[in-house]
Amino acid sequence: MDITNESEALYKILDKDSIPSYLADIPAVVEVLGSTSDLSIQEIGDGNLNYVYRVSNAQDKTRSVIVKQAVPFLRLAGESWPLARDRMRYEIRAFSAYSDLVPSFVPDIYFADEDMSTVIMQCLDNHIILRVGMIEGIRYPKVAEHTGLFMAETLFKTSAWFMPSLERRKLLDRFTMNADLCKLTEDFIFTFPYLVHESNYSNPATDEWVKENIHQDHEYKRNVLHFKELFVSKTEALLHGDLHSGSMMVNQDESYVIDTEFAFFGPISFDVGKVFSNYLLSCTSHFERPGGAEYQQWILEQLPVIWNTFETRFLELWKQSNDSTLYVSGFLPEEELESLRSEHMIQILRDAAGFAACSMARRTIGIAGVADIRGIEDVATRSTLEIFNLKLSKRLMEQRNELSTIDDLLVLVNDFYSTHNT
Ligand code: ADP
Ligand code: SR1
Ligand code: MG
Repeated sequence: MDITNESEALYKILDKDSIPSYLADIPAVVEVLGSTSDLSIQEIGDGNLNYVYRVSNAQDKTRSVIVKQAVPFLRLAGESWPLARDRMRYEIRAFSAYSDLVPSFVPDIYFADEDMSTVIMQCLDNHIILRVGMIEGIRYPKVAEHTGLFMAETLFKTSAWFMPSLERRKLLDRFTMNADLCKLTEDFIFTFPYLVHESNYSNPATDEWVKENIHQDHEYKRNVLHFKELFVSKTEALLHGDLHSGSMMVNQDESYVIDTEFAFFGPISFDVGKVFSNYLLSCTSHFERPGGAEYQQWILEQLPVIWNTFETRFLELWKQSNDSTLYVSGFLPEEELESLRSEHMIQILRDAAGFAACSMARRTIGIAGVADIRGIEDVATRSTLEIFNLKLSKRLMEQRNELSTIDDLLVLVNDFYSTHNT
């Protein structure tokens, strides 16, 4: 649905001056804050797209909310790059779906306003962005398990193996028009990084290597196209669509998933692959960051925890699901169904490796890098890590169809680490 003219008239970009009166009219928010007469307001958005404010009662800072607003342009690129603000509609819808499916993994939503493109939610004051924690080399004992559970619950329960046909089509209908953000992914993950494009990042020490080994590697680019096709055509489950370490807020006990604006129906392996790639990018960064080899080992140990938790819960849910869009009880003998399930999981793993390869390349070559790597100041050192990541991306892409288990993936990565120097 497009933003209508009527809704356009109701929309205003919020700032520190206008936030208090905006919030004063929202009873659910006034209740959390206690009062809106003396507020402390900070813009804390470190994301690529939107503005995010932490608003607290100046007299009692424990009473706080997060106000997130979509603006009609891509924040990262500036006002000259228009981007429909109805992305907030999908953020709200996805949060609503997740509040039903996995309430303990998403912040409470106090108020959602499609006209103003805002969502007002629980302030996760005792948590930090997982990427920030991982840059510092902090270990989170629960996050891998939580990530696996989050993916299994949300992805299986919105798939055709679980939902009845009509109910599922209605849910699908609520996400089909997240067009601008799907287009961003099509362009920024699957197209621009593999061509000379004005939006791409440039590091003089890496650029030549990229030209020769990425832009001219036609086999690799055919594989990227294969994954782009999968992304645009496989409506398998409701995806988060941007599930990475910057979209999780964590502490030693809890993990929350935020930033749901890229939600759409796509291939399950896309969410899984993005998670894998961000762990791998972080792992590379610790050649130069404080965690060193021990932390790298911890990161790699998280991959099987994520996958095994995901797979176990996914299969558990699948075995409990009798009738669905796809399946009616008794359609196949149990042993056939067993083998179908295990082939299905192997395919998700292989495709996740392919999507991880695309994600590693875009985070290295494209405009939206990751702080883990882009934050390394010395250009030559950064370039070494960038080329390392691109080589790993190519290895994952090339060998993905040889993987049958998560241990195979680990062998691939460990073998790569032992034969490539930084
Ligand atoms: P964008 O869509 O622009 O990427 P995000 O939803 O990722 O925005 O939010 C940007 C930043 O705002 C996050 O990295 C985090 O630091 C902060 N933030 C977002 N939601 C919350 C929350 N519920 N509690 C605390 N901080 C939050
Ligand atoms: C210009 S693309 C911006 C990126 O930021 C988000 O986190 C998504 O990953 C998107 O691709
Ligand atoms: Mg976002």
